[in-house]
Amino acid sequence: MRASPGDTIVAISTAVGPGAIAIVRLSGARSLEIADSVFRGSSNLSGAPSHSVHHGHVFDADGREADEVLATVLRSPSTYTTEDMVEFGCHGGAMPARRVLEVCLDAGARLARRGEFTERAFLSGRLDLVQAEAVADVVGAKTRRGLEIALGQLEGGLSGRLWKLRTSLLDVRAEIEAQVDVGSDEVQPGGPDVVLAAIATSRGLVAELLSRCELGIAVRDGISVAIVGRPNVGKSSLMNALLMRDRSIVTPLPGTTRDAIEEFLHLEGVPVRLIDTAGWRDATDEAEQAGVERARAAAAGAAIVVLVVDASTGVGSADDMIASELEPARTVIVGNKIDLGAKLGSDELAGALGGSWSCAACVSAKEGEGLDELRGLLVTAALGSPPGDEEAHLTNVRHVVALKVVDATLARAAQLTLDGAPPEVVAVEVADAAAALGEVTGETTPEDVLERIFERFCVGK
Ligand SMILES: Nc1nc2c(ncn2[C@@H]2O[C@H](COP(=O)(O)OP(=O)(O)O)[C@@H](O)[C@H]2O)c(=O)[nH]1
Ligand SMILES: [Mg+2]
Repeated sequence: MRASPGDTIVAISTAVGPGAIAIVRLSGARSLEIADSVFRGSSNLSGAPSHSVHHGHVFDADGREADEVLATVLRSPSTYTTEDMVEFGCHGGAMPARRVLEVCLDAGARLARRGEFTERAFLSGRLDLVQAEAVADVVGAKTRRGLEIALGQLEGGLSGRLWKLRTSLLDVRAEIEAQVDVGSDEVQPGGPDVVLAAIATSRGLVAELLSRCELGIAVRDGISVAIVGRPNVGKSSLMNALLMRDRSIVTPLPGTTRDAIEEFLHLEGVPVRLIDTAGWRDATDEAEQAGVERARAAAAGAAIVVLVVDASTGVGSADDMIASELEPARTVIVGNKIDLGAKLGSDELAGALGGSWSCAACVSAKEGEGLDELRGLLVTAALGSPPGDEEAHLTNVRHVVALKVVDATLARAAQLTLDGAPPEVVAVEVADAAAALGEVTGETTPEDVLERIFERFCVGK
């Protein structure tokens, strides 16, 4: 086991660098004893009630002052880790917290590993693994919506649904066991139909969870959007217009953008990596040719591709050629330069390009017209579903993978039941499903996976 619960651990829990305050955090059975051995204030911390704050000074073993602090006493079990904790609020900056940390280490505390405070909260059962992972997502949230989803998970929204699924799997098992127990001279209650119905209920819960994963993952990790099209249609202008600043060089000369240029922005709470690319054409030199190859690679790797065409002139064979390389399901067609008079509306544009394009917008990158509509289209294209209740989204690929295993094993269990397999055989599949679910919540997560999860945290969390 990675954790050594006997130890009292210590770490600086605030970011390093200039700031008003920094916090040094102790957790473990000896927290109060260690804190008292370094702290001098008007009263003894060991005698203080939980959730009380005390002014004083921290001294090292030689009696030299490390810092003036506010000590917060937090008693087990109502603490982050469920253990006794003391937090020293130090002056900010690089040195004060470091000195207090050193003094605590000298007094017998051990330096905490990454994520060890949260790991202790998990090992004590205060948080399940989904909630513990949500802590890292709260800290790492890049947008307001990402934060809301992570907070929902931390507060148990997703865990609640996973527990419901767990209960439902227990029901399946109970139905199967009923089949096993039934002696030959008794009437089988319901028979395989009852088992099939119970499996279907569980699979329904899994499907509901999986249906929300794309949105959740997009909100957490962001999506990449590549802007492609033939030269001079206004790709760089569109990039700048969406960013609302001049990031990409715009000129009337075709072939200006050579390298792919990336920039980060938020679209309705979703972090987006926007990539402006070189215009696709038979390039005039080696550097431009390399740029075109990069543009192709960017389009292949992006979640969403924006194909820009010139709506004032209409589409031609050069546009058709590019369109033929793109997947309609993840492409948004943009007719640009409508300020010059649009030859075609958005539907006509999509029609003119052939293929089954479902998403098209007409804009003027120059005048800013139609950009709001385009932003909306991009979000819908990326998320697939409109943002709804935030608390139960899957945001973690690990969870998605495990739930797909749950679904696959349940599908096998259903097939075996239909095929008339003995209940014992079906039970094995259902046990596998339960084990896969247990890996999500942390009940059966292998040690090395746990280690990797907590290593992603910062020290002091
Ligand atoms: N009138 C008009 N001109 C535009 C618009 N967007 C881009 N342009 C012009 O088209 C030319 C090419 O633009 P640029 O963004 O460099 O195109 P890119 O080669 O596709 O990146 C420049 O002269 C832009 O000023 C637009 O919406 N309206
Ligand atoms: Mg350009």
